[in-house]
Amino acid sequence: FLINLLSTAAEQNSNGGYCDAGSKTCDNQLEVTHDYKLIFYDVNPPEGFNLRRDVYMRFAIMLAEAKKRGRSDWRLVLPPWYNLYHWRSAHSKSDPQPWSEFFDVESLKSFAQVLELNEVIDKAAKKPLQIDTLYVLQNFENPFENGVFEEKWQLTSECEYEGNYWGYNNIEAKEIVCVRFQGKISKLWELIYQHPSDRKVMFMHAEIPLHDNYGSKSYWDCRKSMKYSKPLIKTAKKFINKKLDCKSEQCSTYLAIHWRRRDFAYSRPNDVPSITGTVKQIRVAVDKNVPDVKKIFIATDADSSEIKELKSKLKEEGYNVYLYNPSESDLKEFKDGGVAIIDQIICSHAAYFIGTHDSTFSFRIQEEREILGFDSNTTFNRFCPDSGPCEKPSRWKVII
Ligand code: GFB
Repeated sequence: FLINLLSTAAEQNSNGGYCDAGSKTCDNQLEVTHDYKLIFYDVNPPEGFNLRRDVYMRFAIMLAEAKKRGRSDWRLVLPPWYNLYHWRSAHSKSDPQPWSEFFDVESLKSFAQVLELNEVIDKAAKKPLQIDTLYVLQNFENPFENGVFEEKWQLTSECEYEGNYWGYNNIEAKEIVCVRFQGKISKLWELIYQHPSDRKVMFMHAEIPLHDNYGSKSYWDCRKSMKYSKPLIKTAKKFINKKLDCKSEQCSTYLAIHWRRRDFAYSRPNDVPSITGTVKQIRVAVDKNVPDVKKIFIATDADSSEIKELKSKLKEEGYNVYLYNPSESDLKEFKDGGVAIIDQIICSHAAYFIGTHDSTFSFRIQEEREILGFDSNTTFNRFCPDSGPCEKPSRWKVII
């Protein structure tokens, strides 16, 4: 019963299907000598890029930890980036984008055994790839039944299931299993081993299982392996060098903000300041922490009228204001996802950073700054609402 995926692959290639190990486009193909099994996953459609990065880490760590315990027969298939809710430019509404457009995939592979979906199946393959069991995860109605949060799962007869495999029409599931789940991600092995002969399993709503150990050494090892792709780094560095006058890793020339607006501002009005409040908080932060700084870099998803107002108020305060506005060709090449990462890289190198409370976009910048060795006081700062309580950001310090 053990199907060697490569023999299946070679067979399918003759039908215009998978590429095989010997073909030119597949130099990096699956290792011939291994009988490996595949874990696919996907995340709730409205979730953004940086939350999805965190979900990836949970799975990558789950596999890396299993490998340490001698279970090295599983590979994680990276779900392509496809029509994300927050991506608005026409260029981004295109084909599914592989992880290599954003990350250095060789570096990801140095941490966990991962494969791009296009290394497993060609989008044009005629013969479908069959997932043995597709688990559709869902939350328990009451996570604190009897007053305690207990790790558990339970099969259930009903679930919502969209069946959209990133625009691939040639992926299908043999069996769909609906499961209520709460707890750490390693508990998914219990589900996987319910069907010991499965060779391809998939989890929908993979954002539901939690990290085994958030902030642990494995967490940081995984996070460090998530290096950005070289063209994105090069473009960000060029901007930092030319516009923000900095050639080093830790710049002293600018303060950066991540000013999250749009759905975030509507859904969490008690966490974000007004435009005037934003300017006041920047002024206080500069005066107290980096009094020589005159340049402010803004990373934001705000609409143009809000940006215009913020820029003009900051200029009135005597600051020079910078945003990374991609040229048409850069936008075509990097698309919304790449532009957002360039914004994050620029924020990561700033003398001082102020983020948005509870935004995973800001969290990823904070992590990058920890990896770069900045003093944590320059990193874990947030915008407060104009009035009302303002909880301090948690400090997740890098573990070497
Ligand atoms: O990354 P993300 O999960 O962060 O989603 P949050 C926000 C998306 O908005 C990013 C865009 O991936 C970008 O596409 N975006 C936000 C930005 N800020 C910037 C910016 O400064 N520059 C650029 N270029 N793009 C959560 C979402 O977002 O917010 C949830 O994951 C939900 O689905 C919640 O929408 C309200 O953690 O900030």
